Amino acid sequence: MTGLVDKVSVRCSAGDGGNGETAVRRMKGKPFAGASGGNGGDGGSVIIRAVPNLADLSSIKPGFWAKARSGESGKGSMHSGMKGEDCVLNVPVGTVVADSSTGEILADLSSEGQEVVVAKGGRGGKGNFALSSPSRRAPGFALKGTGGEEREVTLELKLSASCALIGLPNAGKSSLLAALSNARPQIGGWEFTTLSPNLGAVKAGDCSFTLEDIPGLIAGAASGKGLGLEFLRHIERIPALAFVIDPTREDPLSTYKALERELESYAGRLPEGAKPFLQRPRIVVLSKTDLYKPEDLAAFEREFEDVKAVGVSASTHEGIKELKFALLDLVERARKEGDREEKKAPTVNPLKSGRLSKDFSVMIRFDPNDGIWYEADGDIIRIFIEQTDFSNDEAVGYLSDRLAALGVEDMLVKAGIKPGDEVRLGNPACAVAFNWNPSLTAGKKHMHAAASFARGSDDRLSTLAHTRRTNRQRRSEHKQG
Ligand SMILES: Nc1nc2c(ncn2[C@@H]2O[C@H](COP(=O)(O)OP(=O)(O)OP(=O)(O)O)[C@@H](O)[C@H]2O)c(=O)[nH]1
Ligand SMILES: [Mg+2]
Repeated sequence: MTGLVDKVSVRCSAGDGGNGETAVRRMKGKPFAGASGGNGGDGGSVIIRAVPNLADLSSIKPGFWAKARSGESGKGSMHSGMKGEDCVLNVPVGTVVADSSTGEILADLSSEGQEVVVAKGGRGGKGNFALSSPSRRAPGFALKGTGGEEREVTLELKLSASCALIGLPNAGKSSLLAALSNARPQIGGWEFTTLSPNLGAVKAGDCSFTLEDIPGLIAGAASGKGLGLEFLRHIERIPALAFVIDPTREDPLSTYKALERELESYAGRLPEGAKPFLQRPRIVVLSKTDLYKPEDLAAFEREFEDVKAVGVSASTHEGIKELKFALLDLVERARKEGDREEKKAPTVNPLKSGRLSKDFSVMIRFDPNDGIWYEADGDIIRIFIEQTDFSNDEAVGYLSDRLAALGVEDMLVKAGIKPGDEVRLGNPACAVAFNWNPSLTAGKKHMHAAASFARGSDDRLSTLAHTRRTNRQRRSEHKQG
């Protein structure tokens, strides 16, 4: 059995964008010197990041709700609101992130440092300073922040241990796994107690790594004896190796050599690019030290010249702590060597990199109860709607301008819309509905044709503007004077 937490679902809520501010700058003698409302800050995102030194997903409790912070609203004097803080969930390398409702794989975090944005923070709304332009000097409105994304993700750890315990049957591998990790494998005084590999998470100080107990290998394993080939295949992806030898049953050095030979004969079957077994960081673990004298242990240890050998007892736990750190050291060495050989994988960030598409669709819909209506929808239309304060006429007018600039107005006309026809904008489940009237909507062409009002100019400002002389006027006055 495995003591690892290898699957967990997380509800993710990104932060909302802060609202833009509507403010007017006041200067001495000029009470309405222009717009000065700052932008709202963007909401924080929920990010899943692969980090080293985590063995499993146990740091994320079942039912965990990851929430990023919302952006602050904009303020006066052109001050922008602060961006909301991201919520970062650290997971072990090898975690696959999927959308829980669709099953779609969002990322396979296969190398250290890779991260994926699973719920993107909302956009901060522009303040009226950012919305002002020569033709709209002091907008009496600002854009609202948009909501952060919500999503439930399933995190699944592809099990692949960092270190393998290999040895002859009955050497004490499963007993060691139980003493070193949270796994509780079956232990027995007969050979081949373990028939399929067991995985456990080992904690050594602040670090942890995964350890796999491989069923006993016997001479001839690499040529298919017993289930040898299947067991050796398990070791293919494991970068660090611990040879467990029971000196009460077998001669340590010759057993080690025999195990090496077995691994070597498997070399031809290793997948292309895989590091040969005998080039991987390794250690010899002399088991069951409670059954023989310390001097014997010292003598056995001295026999090993090229490889470090340590003694340990799973019964008395003597040497267990030291072994944990020795194995961690092995795993870290293997990781460093692996990093040097592997090119750094690029960060997978499917949501972050996706710019907002300007695509939208216009469709004619019919329902026997509802009659006919025109439906315009697309991500960008939904964002425009969310950013609009519908209680502010000027803001609604700005929405119309944006839709017209996007080409929605033209598409509606092409689709055959007539004044008075119903239009539904955005998500059909909560669409904004209105009756189309070209003289009221803000298609710029229509507005110009109707020579209607200039939207976005503050009455107070326009009065001020009219009392100010233009440069030309000033020059001609100067000449005359
Ligand atoms: N006295 C003593 N006995 C041990 C120690 N470690 C393991 N044993 C005994 O050795 C026997 C084999 O232990 P396992 O841990 O099942 O050995 P294994 O290498 O997993 O064996 P297979 O799964 O058959 O390959 C059991 O009877 C254990 O109780 C130890 O440190 N001291
Ligand atoms: Mg076993």
